[in-house]
Amino acid sequence: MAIIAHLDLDAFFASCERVRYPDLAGKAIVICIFSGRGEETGAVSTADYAARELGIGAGMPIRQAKHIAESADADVAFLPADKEYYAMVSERVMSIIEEYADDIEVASIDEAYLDLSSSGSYADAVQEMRRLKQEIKADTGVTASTGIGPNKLVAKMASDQDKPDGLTVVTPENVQDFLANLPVRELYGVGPKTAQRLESMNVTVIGDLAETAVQRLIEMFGEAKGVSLHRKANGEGSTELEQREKKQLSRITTLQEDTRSMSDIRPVIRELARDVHRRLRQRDIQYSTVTVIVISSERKTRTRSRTLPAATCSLETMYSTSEILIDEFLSGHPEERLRRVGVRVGNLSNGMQETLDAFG
Ligand code: TTP
Ligand code: MG
Repeated sequence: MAIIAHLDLDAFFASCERVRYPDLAGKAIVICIFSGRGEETGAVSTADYAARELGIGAGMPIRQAKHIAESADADVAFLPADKEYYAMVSERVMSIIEEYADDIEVASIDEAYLDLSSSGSYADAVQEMRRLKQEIKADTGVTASTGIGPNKLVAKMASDQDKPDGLTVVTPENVQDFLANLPVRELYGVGPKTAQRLESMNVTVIGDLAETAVQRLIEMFGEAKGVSLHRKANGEGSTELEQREKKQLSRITTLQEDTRSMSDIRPVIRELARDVHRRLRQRDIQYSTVTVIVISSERKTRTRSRTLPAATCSLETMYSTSEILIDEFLSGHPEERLRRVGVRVGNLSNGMQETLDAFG
């Protein structure tokens, strides 16, 4: 049974600026792509939720957005887009997401699909996504809206239902109900023109579309599009993710309190290692580098690594190497207490199966 999640960051560019400039608290934020020399020419890239309430949105001319803000006497910051900075935040978010799923597909700068099939149940997938959302927030300061469903189409539409910071679950038995009352224009891939034509056929919600004979849709829209509309309206979608090969696997967590006591840190490190190890086993992968990530009370992030003499899939080796590395770090930094710790393995290679085959 496939379980797919979709994650989309909320008002992404604006959220990045809010993290960088805490002084913007209390102001609405509009990100602008200036096209000319003037302060006024260009279009809105995104608006935060406060600015959206005023009626400002992506694609609107900057001049019009400023006019709206002035008329409403609202405190709105208009900032130029800084795509390099947003790309950096995006990379950080995607690397956290990678830690949670066997496969991910980065669909755009602020959205990704996750294959959570191996979590085994919707209940477990929900727990995973809750933890992921929290970790993204704690680590980068931005919030994400997420959806879980049996395929990419349903997951994506689910993640749109409760923004910002939402989590919407659509189990296979609820797909039909979930789609039935949504307007046809909310069906992913249906543009305003198609929506208008459907509405003129009295097909206003997706439930109507699902009940429309496929032959009729083919007559209206041609073979390919007619069939595709029919499938989508019935909640059918792909579960294939365009994968990126993983170069490393890691898990990081916050300690209950800042500490430098190995007896506090050891059980946490072991739990992280067990989780990393479980994911290695699932994919039959071996590792030959172990890295510990330590973030001190002052929020400084540092890593220490050790490369092993040979690739292994041993959990014991992961435990002992991580503990030695943490120990070394603490000895070298007698003043520091740790706030967060992580375990990462790298230099991944195909595992036991291949080795056994070679002997067979
Ligand atoms: P979106 O995810 O579409 O929008 P968003 O993240 O700002 O808001 P939401 O909470 O509804 O997801 O796009 C991601 C980023 O891409 C967005 O922050 C800015 C950029 N973008 C543009 O520059 N122009 C556009 O027309 C759109 C739609 C997005
Ligand atoms: Mg977004």
